[in-house]
Amino acid sequence: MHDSVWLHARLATMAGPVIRDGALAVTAGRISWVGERSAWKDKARVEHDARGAWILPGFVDCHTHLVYAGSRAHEFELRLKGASYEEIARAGGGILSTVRATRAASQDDLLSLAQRRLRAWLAEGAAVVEVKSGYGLDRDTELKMLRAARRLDGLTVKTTFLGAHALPEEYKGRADAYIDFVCDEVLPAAAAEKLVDAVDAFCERIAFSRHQSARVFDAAKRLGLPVKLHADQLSDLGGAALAAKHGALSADHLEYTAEAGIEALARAGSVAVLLPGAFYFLRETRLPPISALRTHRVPIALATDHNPGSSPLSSPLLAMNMACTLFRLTPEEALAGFTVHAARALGMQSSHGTLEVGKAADLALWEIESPAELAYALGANPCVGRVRAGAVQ
Ligand code: DI6
Ligand code: FE
Repeated sequence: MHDSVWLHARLATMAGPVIRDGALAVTAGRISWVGERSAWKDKARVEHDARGAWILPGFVDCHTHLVYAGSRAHEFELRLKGASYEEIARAGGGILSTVRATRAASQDDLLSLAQRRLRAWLAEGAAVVEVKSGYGLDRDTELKMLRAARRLDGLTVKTTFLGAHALPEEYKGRADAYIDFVCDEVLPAAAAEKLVDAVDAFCERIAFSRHQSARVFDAAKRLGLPVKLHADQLSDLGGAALAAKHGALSADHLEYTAEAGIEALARAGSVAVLLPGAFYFLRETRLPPISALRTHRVPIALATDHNPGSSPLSSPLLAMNMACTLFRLTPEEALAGFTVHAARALGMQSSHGTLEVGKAADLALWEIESPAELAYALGANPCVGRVRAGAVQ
């Protein structure tokens, strides 16, 4: 006897061909049966009629900076007058302006701001959101951000420590000393409080070098934590190869990654996370190496990269459309990017990302004719239901 079953559902399992008249059963919060309705012979205590709706795994947004205070709308205005993102960052705006606002906010303020932002993800059927620190850049504020992220309600949250996001003003000219501080004090404190699921760094000429990023990875390794990297977004610093060398879960951005870096990711089994929101918002022109990623069979995930500076984007659906329109991904690749491959980018491939027996019953129901509609439309939200651990939300 199963707890509940959805009948007359169209299923995009993301693990095989679609099922046009399917059944999906749930027991104790997990998927306990999935297949053709004609083959469903079991019983369930509760029967739902999906009335032809499509059921997909709940989306996994594997790269966000959802917890922060303040707004950067004025920088948007400056950029419209001709300033570049890098110029604003070098002049003490950019990430550092969000750091000032985030340091001044209480943990409760950060939580309520992020919880309110999160409504958009819940409305689009999200099941998992990754949230990074990195707007504190001091011990207490990094911990405050991670504690706020852990308290977010409504879906599964994975937290990533991004202490190496930018150099705080008080360490100006002393980047290596800041990296010491991150590795020796902040990360161990966050890990001791069990606030860290993975460790990230921003490897970029306006942020940290390969060598500094590698030191953060070594510190993560000492604590038994997996790593990921903001790599090759604005220039090719060899970030993808560095991530691969450290067996990273993912390398993210990758606009400037050369083919050797892609080969390294393939060999390491790392996921490539593409972030079309930042590409769009910064009006970048250098496309990520999609055909090399396909040739070398690197799994491609997508994410919103939600953050106040380079990607104020709160819609996985719009990110999928942008990935198709700007990067020429297929709608099928875009869907895989927010489900099966995104789960892998967080090391959650055994619990999320597909509709398979044993996985979490975190589902989204969609009133659409075909899954491609999710990547095709702009600004529509055909999500008609969300199920979390088997419970209708
Ligand atoms: N890459 C980005 O695009 C964001 N952080 C990062 O490492 C930018 C964050 C910001 O501008 O606030
Ligand atoms: Fe980011």
